[in-house]
Amino acid sequence: MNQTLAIIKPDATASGAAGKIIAHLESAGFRVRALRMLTMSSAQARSFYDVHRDRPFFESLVAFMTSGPCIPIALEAPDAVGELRRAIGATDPAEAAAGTVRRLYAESKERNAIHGSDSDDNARREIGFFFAESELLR
Ligand code: IDP
Ligand code: MG
Repeated sequence: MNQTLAIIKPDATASGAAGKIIAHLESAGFRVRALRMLTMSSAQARSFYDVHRDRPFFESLVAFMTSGPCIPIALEAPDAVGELRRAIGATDPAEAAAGTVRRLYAESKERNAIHGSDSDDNARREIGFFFAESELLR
């Protein structure tokens, strides 16, 4: 078993897709280990996406991620990182495989419904960004 971080992004909470996305992930075999809902501050969004700070879309991404509530979720499954990336699909929903969360619920390459950690190291960092160790259910 290992863990990864999903974030249901503000486009999906605004459109009312959050419950359907959580159900999708549970049906795909993930167990929810921690979950909260918050509107990220600009400082939080900048820090979370620091790796992208020099990309042309960074300011727009920060504005989007702070535009409304998001739902970080710590998920557990065998090969959680790889399985979540497969379940969410390509960054651009137009390129995401049929049946993936982004193909089903995303609006655009930026407003793409969900985040998924891209490595075990980043999963640990990103889970720790939103949750204290004591908040992760065993
Ligand atoms: P990922 O979420 O599939 O791992 P990343 O390349 O890590 O994709 O980018 C982080 C987030 O930045 C994406 O999920 C998306 O919201 C946004 N993003 C990435 N590339 C673009 C782009 O070319 N235009 C606008 N937004 C983008
Ligand atoms: Mg990424």
